[in-house]
Amino acid sequence: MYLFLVLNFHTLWMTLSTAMQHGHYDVCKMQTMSDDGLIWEYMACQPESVDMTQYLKVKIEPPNSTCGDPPEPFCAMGNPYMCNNECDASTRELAHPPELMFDFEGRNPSTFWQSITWKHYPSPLQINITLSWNKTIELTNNIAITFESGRPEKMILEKSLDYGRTWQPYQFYAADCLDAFRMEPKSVKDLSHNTVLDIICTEEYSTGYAAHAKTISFEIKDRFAIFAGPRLHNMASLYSQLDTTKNLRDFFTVTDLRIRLLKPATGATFVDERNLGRYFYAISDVKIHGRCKCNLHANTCNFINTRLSCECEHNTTGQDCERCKKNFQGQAWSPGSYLTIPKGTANICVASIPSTVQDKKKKQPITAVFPKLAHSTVPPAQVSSHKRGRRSSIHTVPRSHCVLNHHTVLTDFISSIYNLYHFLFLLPKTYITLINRAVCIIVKMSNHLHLDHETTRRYFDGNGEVSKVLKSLHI
Ligand SMILES: [Ca+2]
Repeated sequence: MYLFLVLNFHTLWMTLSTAMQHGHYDVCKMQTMSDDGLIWEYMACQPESVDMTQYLKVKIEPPNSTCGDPPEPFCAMGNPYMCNNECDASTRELAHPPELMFDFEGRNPSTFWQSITWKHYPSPLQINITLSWNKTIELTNNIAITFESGRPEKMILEKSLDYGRTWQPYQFYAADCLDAFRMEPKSVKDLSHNTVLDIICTEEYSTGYAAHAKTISFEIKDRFAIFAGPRLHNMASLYSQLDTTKNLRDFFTVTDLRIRLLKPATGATFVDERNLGRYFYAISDVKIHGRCKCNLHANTCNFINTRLSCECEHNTTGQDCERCKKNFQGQAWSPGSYLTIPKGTANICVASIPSTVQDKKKKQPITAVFPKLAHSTVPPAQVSSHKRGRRSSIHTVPRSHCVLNHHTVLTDFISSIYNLYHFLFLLPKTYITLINRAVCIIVKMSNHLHLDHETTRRYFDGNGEVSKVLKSLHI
């Protein structure tokens, strides 16, 4: 018995630690204990940040810009007089297709996409690499492009928010910004609250063959840090800005990215026309971390039939949870709030009021006629309040949550432990919410371990109350 209690406390503590680390965005709604008993509490939620390169489509333009068709020789990067390398698309060992930019990197030698060489010099060697998700995504970490050859002397990173119809520059990269783009060179470190959305040209990433200088970066985290501090310790400040500034939200949101390679590395002030086989682009790795944009109405994003889509909660629907479900248009759709309750709100969609009901509403108090629809009249700011949560408990319980009755059994169990140690009164409300989540996990664990009912009864039944509940469940 004591061992069981110790194990449960350990599980509880581990769960609490995990929940506190992840914050509240990994659950959309949860059951919590209040003076009125178990109720639903709604929260803004978002999918986990993941490696987004596994979900993209890549397009190289012009289409014949990948080397190897027909096979062609190229020179070694560091030594222009070693030109016995060959790119051959028909031979696996010698081919350099685009997918090698996104495979697992870490092996030696690395795998990479490679372009044709600059054999048509002085015509420019310009190649676009377009990365498409067919879904709005929010970038959460720096974009890092690792070049196997020298980094290009001129490059633009562009973004699209409308599936590639229109494009805007994200950042310019050049060995000489004034010469290449007529822009003053800047660094992300020069940006401030007022200029965070400025598009800059940087010279930080455009020269050098050294092993440690292969990467071109687009600094998402440094931009976050302008609001959240150098170690991103004040994320509340960033979230507050994101809540109120649509332009800032949009800045980190894309449907497509385009890498415009405008001039390969030459390593000198002039191009050696006798050795054009030494000029080309080669990229070994592209890192892009982000999450599906679900407007803070989903914590899961599915990839089905090569298409990303949010698994919408809060009675919302659409690929981005961008509208209310058919019968839940009692008030205008809004995205959830990044701010936590009570400053923010999940902005759940509430049930529509049929026109006949609206007519009756004018004549009679709503609660007297249609008590279940009364919540449609509650102002949006109260959506996540406990009372609102209780009224919304008519919604379907999602698969990921505990079955209510089992939850009750275990909550009783946990509560009796609280009382035993006079522990409950020392805990702030936030921790009680987290503990409720821990209870869910214990339920799942006990299900997983297939604890038989006799064992469950023996362990959980402190004062006879649990037996009554189990009996009522026909267990
Ligand atoms: Ca690779």
